[in-house]
Amino acid sequence: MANLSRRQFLRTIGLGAAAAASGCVGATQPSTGTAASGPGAAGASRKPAAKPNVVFILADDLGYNELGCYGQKKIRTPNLDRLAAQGMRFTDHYSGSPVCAPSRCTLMTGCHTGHAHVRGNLGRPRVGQLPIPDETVTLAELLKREGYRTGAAGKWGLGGPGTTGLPNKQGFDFWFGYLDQWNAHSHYPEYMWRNQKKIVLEKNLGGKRVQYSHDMFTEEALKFLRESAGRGPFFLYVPYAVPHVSLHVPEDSLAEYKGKWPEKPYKGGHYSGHATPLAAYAAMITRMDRDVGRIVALLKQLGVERDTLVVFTSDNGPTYTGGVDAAFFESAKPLRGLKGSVYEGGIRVPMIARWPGRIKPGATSRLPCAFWDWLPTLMELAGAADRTPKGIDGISIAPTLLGRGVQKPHEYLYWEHHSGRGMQAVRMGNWKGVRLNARAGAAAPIQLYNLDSDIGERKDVAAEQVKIVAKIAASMKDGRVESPYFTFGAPSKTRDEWLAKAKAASARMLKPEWLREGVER
Ligand SMILES: [Ca+2]
Repeated sequence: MANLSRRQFLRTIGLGAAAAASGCVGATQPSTGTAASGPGAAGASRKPAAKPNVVFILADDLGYNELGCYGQKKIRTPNLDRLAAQGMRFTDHYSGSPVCAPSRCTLMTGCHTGHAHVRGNLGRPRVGQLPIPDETVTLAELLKREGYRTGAAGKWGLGGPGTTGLPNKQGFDFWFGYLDQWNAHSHYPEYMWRNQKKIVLEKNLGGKRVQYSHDMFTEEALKFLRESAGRGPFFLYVPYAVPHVSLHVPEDSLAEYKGKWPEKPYKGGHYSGHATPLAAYAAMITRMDRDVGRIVALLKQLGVERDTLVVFTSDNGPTYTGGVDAAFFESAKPLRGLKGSVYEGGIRVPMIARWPGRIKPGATSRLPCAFWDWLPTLMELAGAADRTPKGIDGISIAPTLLGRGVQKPHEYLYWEHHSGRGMQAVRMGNWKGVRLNARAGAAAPIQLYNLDSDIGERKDVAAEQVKIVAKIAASMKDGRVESPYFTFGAPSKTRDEWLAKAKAASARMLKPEWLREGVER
């Protein structure tokens, strides 16, 4: 091909993984080795391995305590509770970030937010969020190289139309959904994307609520499974956009909760209002649970249940906005903080992994692990541990899942968040360090909590544990490299330039005629 990209070229000559080892900004580059050791050359001599199918379902803004199997009392989640009973439930699993886009970036790249390209929800309506670059090697690309069919339906957030970040350019054979996170603020959007084609949802135009995006994602996911089962290994990524606001849910799900609780209508603002916000929120979660049940049932029906790892988790903690009452549902109990916070409530999330015959049913793991562990984990399960890019932050949790081998622990887990005055957090063993004014640099104080005795992060013991605080301070310094876009120091010129272009493009795209541009009829 004449238009062979640099990355495709490098792959062809077997240097793809080496050249691109980084998703992680500034991560160590591994030695390039010889062409014969590269992924291109390895295929011919590789022994066929049993590669599990992977269905990775991601909820959006679902809190730590919002599933029955994690303690929720008001919202019904029978299918996810059953999934946990049939698999392993993790008590100490963390999302990549307290907000959407960077969390997804860590999942796709195996790099935490101290090394990730995307460290915030930087973006503009319809333009989408800051795209991951061509050089980034994603989980989907890696699994595709291992012979997986790759598909995704849901909310992306890692690059808008025409950019290097598109799912189809980052390893997904098939994509359906929202590219831009703003578009996902309505579950009855005017348009979505099927691969790189804009799909106008005619029945939703003019503010009508007919085509519920969540239902469409489920249908696309089920279709992908029907088309893929029995045709070699597949990776299906389902980043649902619920229960993220707006509070939108079809009447058949709302009915279950209507009249159940005293309601105070939510008037709406940026997000849509709702007459019965409590019922709506619960119904969104229960509908999602129903659809996880449909996906799992189809795996059985297709005869691939025992060949398929199903993972369910959430991209960050529960929200504080849009009419959601996290206090009423005790959405993050017993944790402190909500979405947007690096306290546990913003980042510790439910995670269930189920693989009949391989993962022990009804098991619970307290292993501290995080989104960036999935890339090396799934590579190891695919029999491709030796082809996992070097220099990433993730550690495979396959030994924990399979109850086999030695689980390497993290020295620490790291998060940074660029809202307000900047935040950093480190979990080191059972210690949790939180710095709330990261822009002030090393002088900014670090709060320290003992999660063992104080999971709610109430008692700051920094003054009593000076050595631990010093170690955490060192991790906050050494565990990151400065990003061109997300800085704790001087404002980033690169970011400002990108944003200026994005704003101009967004203004063009928000004109009514854009909706019809490039739509095939
Ligand atoms: Ca989210």
